Amino acid sequence: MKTLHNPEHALHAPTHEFYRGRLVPAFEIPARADFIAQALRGSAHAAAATADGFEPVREFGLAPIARVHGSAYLEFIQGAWTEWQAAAAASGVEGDPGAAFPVVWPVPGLRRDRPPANFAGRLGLYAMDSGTPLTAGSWAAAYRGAQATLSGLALLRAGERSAYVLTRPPGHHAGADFFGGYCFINNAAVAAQAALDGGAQRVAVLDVDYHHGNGTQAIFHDRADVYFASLHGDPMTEYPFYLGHADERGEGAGLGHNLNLPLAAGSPVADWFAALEQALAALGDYDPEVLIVSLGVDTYAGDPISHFGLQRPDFHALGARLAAFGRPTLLVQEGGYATAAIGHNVRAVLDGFDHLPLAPA
Ligand code: Q9C
Ligand code: ZN
Repeated sequence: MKTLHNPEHALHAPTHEFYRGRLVPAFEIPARADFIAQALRGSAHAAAATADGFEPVREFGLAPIARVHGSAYLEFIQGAWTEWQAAAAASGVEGDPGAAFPVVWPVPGLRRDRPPANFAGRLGLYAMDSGTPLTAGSWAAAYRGAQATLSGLALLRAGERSAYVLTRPPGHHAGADFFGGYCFINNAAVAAQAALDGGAQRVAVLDVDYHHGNGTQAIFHDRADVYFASLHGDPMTEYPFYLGHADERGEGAGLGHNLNLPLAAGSPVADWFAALEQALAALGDYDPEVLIVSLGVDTYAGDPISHFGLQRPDFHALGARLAAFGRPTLLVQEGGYATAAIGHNVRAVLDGFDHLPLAPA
């Protein structure tokens, strides 16, 4: 499979995040991508013609990102680190401050229509949670990740049957106007919109990350040109909590073009594959020209923040099943936090897709 790599992912390098009342070592870290790159190096998926073993990342600019995200949000994210530094300096903090975390949110009953001049006020307006450190290089890393994703889509348009985009920060929790869940730019949504803008009539997004892809669902909820299907931990107990229920079927023109298959934390792997069949059956009926897969591997049994039980052979089976769906397929990296295993798990998906045997770990 053709593979691409976000060359600037490590510019987003959070050290800590809030978790259960404490600052703990960040889960979404550069080493995740480094382990995946290491597992792909020397595999059948490495590009022969480039020094780093990945297909070239091209430049598509801001316009395709702005097709999905609001201009006020994009302006905020691009300038946020500079503003945060200035705000910290103004209050007497010396040197570089730590990552920016929101502390206040406009819940219903408070106004969203008057973005405050105060940085903390605007940080809460454009943030979904306090678990997503915004750092000096967050925008640069997310921007280049979107370019890598668009470069992967361009390979499909040129006739490739599949491409995998190794990128971080991930994307599927980011909505049109907010970041969260470690995500800033919704890569899968940017790719889906770009596919439509390139002439496709129907695009399917299949989200197999452990967490519901609330951002992607929300972006396309009232539209029929993107069908979003997701299998994930039941939001009754799992992040992102406030979206991802089975009764969310789309609205308006989008009614019937959204499918959520929540599974209880701890569900058997067989139930997960049954849900995958259900999702692919619905997407098959929709008959998309392109399949975009939000490929989180935090469904792995050893994941530190998730509760499904997939093992490496299951990822191989997932890849084979995605290939059997038979559409041009763009796989975009989302979550997966068992850092030492993540490379082997991703490689298993790609090997399965390409009818290669499961490699030894
Ligand atoms: N600190 C993705 O997998 N926080 N995002 C959970 C652990 C939110 C996961 C608590 C998890 C977001 C792309
Ligand atoms: Zn996840």
